[in-house]
Amino acid sequence: MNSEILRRQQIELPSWAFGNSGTRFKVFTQQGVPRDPFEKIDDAAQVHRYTGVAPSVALHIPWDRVEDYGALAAHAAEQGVRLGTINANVFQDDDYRLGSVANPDPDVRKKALAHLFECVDVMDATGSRDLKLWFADGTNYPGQDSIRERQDRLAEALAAVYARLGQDQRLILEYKLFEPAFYTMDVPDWGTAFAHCLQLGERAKVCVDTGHHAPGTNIEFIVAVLLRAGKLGAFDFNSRFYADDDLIVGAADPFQLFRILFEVRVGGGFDDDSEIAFMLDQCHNIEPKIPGQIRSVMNVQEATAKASLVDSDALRAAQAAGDVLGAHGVLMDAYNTDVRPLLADLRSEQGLDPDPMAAYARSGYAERIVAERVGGNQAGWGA
Ligand code: RM4
Ligand code: MN
Repeated sequence: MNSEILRRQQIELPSWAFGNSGTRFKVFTQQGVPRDPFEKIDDAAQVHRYTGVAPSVALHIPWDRVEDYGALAAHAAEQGVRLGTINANVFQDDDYRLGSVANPDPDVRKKALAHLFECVDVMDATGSRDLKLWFADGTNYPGQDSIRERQDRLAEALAAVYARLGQDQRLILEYKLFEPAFYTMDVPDWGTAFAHCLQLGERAKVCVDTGHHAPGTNIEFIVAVLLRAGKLGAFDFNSRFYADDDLIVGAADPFQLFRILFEVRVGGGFDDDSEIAFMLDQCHNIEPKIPGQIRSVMNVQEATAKASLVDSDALRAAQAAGDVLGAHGVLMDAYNTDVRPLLADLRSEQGLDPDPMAAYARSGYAERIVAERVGGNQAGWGA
């Protein structure tokens, strides 16, 4: 067991997981939800406080737009966390009906690009390393627009953003099979994202959002291939049963999460010098948000612990001998190990409560924010 991996592990939380969210049918509000990015940071800091492995918070611009990003970064530091990836948002404006950077109208493209530049300015102010780009761009109907020309427009915008980045900053391109566009998405899959990143250069990498694939897709294969090519930049972890469900990671298929994290281990993604951003991208529509994030972090930790338990020597020997069932058995032995006591010990060793969920529940924080956060506008989609 390589407990170094677990000691080093860092999982980034999405600010939007703490705001109100829902489906396209209803956004349910919850009491005590943050009213601004500062309060989102406060909530994220609680997750770090009880898990010890979630020291950074990703922002979504404009949802987390503030006057003074230095002040937000200072507030995060006071709470024991830091600001992480900046996620651009070019999908919530009427102008983007036919797309943002791939829109047929050059004025709309210009507007979208200006927003992406603004995000780089935010990165400069927050000290963030990564700009994560997800585009809702695409078409709904065959013939609606030129697939080929949309790729050209996209490539042009990506190149402009890439050129604007500092030497220590990265462009992380995320793909998604469908939604909101239903016929073609402009970046539907890892191959398209990979091709654009290859063309851009060294500091352009792919983000694998685990909810963005067709049912049955072998995500660990994609992870292995991207790692081999040095192009895996980040994960957006979540679970899906059907589409982009954004449920708690490891809830739908803990075995898949294990398989993915095992490939990360094999590909060196847990090494000291690894630059992979392990992020959550989730929405807690019906469950309480802070415990939802704590549970998610614990699920990633458990799958990581199991992945690091795999006896690589035994596995390699079995593989070399063509021992199919032996090799499979080595993997399953690790997966079927109950790693919860081990993680509880590790937490105790680090001065944390062995049971983060119970410790948070006992803390009274949930009751306090309900009592204190009265009035104002709760954060949520579009807020
Ligand atoms: C998208 C994508 C992005 C996330 C937004 C909220 O589907 O997953 O990563 O920032 O949703
Ligand atoms: Mn995502």
